[in-house]
Amino acid sequence: MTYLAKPKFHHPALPKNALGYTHRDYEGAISTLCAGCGHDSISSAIIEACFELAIAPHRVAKLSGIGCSSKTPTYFLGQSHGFNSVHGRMPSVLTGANLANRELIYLGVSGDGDSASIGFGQFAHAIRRGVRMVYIVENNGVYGLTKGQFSATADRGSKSKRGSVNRDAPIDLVAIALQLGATFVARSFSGDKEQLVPLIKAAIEHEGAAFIDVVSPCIAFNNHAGSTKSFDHVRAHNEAVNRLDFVSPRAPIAVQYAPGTVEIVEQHDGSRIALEKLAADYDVTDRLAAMNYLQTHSALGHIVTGLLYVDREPEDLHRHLDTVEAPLNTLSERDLCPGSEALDVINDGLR
Ligand SMILES: Cc1ncc(C[n+]2csc(CCOP(=O)(O)OP(=O)(O)O)c2C)c(N)n1
Ligand code: SF4
Ligand SMILES: [Mg+2]
Repeated sequence: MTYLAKPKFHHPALPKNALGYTHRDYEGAISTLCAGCGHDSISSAIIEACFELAIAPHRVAKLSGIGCSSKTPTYFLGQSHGFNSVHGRMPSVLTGANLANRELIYLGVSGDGDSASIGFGQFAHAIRRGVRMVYIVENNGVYGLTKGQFSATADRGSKSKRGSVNRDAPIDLVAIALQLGATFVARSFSGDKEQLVPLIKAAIEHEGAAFIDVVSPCIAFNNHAGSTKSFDHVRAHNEAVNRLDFVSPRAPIAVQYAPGTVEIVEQHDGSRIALEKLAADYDVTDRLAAMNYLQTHSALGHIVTGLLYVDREPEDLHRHLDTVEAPLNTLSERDLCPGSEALDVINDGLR
């Protein structure tokens, strides 16, 4: 593996965000993925989203498992906290970190193998518990890192590079996330930065479990005719139900969409998502309708993208557990051990 240090030089004319940072402050090491890999486009969308939201890099914790996708946190947000865990184990590590310190923004980056095969149980439990996070699956339908075996998200009937046909039923992580109670669910395509960047921004501001499945072609092992995760196939079958702009709290809404097609979805923190409805009958706040729409359109071979579901009043794991606001490492001995009198009160309450 090669590693090239990026020059520290910042051109003085580079645009700066509200914190005075340039895009360079949100980058990481040079990618060692195959040139043209969809995953690199997702990294650049994450960089763009964090730049536009003017997030201080030290406020982000990026966590991943194992795979080409899970390597990508090295290639963005080089000044953020990072933890590259074990294959399929990112969700439990992220859950623990989130419980210990809710003040950080948690970004979980995973692959379809990492989340739909070995880590399927971990994925399910982090979602159903409502861990506040942005959970991104970079979905290429194969185990890219181990040379292109079908993953559990590969469509039945799709062909491998060597011509073998996948006979197993696919797992649709979006359908599962909806069923398990995720409060923000989206699907996008690594080749559609205009859709992906505002989705990531809205997911970061969402105060619950946000899941984004990003179809991200593997150019080395799954970009041929017969694959349903190739660039050509996704471009031909992509059916966006909406396009969106993310509007931070207090900023005026100025979107370019045709009158009458815009729906404003206000999130709990006051941020707003301006949605251009492309499918007139699609309601992003109706979970059951979203599940039905997805299944119907997937049976027709469509890849439905956009913001698919959002709960305007999400709850997260901290609310369910009634935890303390402060990060655990800032609690004093007195907070943790309030003395025998406090214990007596608790014991009396249990009698
Ligand atoms: C416990 C364990 N089992 C198996 C492996 C081998 N392994 C490494 S990456 C990988 C699959 C990666 O696929 P995916 O998560 O889809 O990432 P991609 O490379 O496609 O981005 C496997 C099976 C491993 N590293 N650890
Ligand atoms: S093997 Fe596939 S997933 Fe891995 S870096 Fe290359 S193109 Fe990307
Ligand atoms: Mg994969």
